[in-house]
Amino acid sequence: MDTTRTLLLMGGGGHAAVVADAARAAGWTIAGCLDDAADAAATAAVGLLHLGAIDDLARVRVDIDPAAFVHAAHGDPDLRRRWLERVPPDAAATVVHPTAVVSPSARLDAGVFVGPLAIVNARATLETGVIVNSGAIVEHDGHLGAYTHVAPGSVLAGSVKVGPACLIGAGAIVHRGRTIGARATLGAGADAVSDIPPGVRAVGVPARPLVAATEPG
Ligand code: JB2
Repeated sequence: MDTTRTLLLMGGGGHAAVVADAARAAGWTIAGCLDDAADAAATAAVGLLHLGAIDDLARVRVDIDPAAFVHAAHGDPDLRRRWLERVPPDAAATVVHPTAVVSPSARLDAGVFVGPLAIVNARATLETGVIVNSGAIVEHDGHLGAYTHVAPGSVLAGSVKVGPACLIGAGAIVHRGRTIGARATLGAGADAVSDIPPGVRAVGVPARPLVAATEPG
């Protein structure tokens, strides 16, 4: 195993701290992070050296190690996409915690994160920038569209299809073969027995679309 790989994180908050732990456990050397809002003290609080702003990516990468890998570590899918688009394709790191179980027949694209104790089972496909967070399960033949986040402890049964930029909330369940449309949100603990259309926020058991209160006319 190559234990000399250097990793630079984009983002210096809670998710970056989780990715850093997983990456260290997997043998990466963490150089530090880039973060626009956080200062050195803020990122030091999560154990990360603040190396500059997001715009400093190219310069910092050359300074620390021109061969350094980069991981966009933020919970927001749009920010994660914008950040990852700045990373040279061959430098985008996929980080898998060593306690995760990932099937040899699963496909993980660039910039994916798989957290501690997560399971990604046979023939699952995870597109770029996906997060399968702590203890989540993606069963066989599941498909996760780019930048989707499967939050801790959620379970996607076999052959579930999830569109891009979705959030499957903590502890949610999606039944076998169901489809979650692009940019949909499934609330924490929700039980998706039916398909969830694109853009819809669904909550509860069984999961139903959340209808926003109408403004009084
Ligand atoms: O343009 C920006 C930006 N630039 C840098 N917008 C936002 N919202 N944040 C930006 N940042 C930096 O990302 C902030 O300065 C901060 O240091 C970091 C976000 O940290 P935070 O802990 O708030 O969120 P996170 O994305 O690391 O973690 C979220 O997503 C995870 C998946 C949380 O909801 C976690 O609970 C969750 N596990």
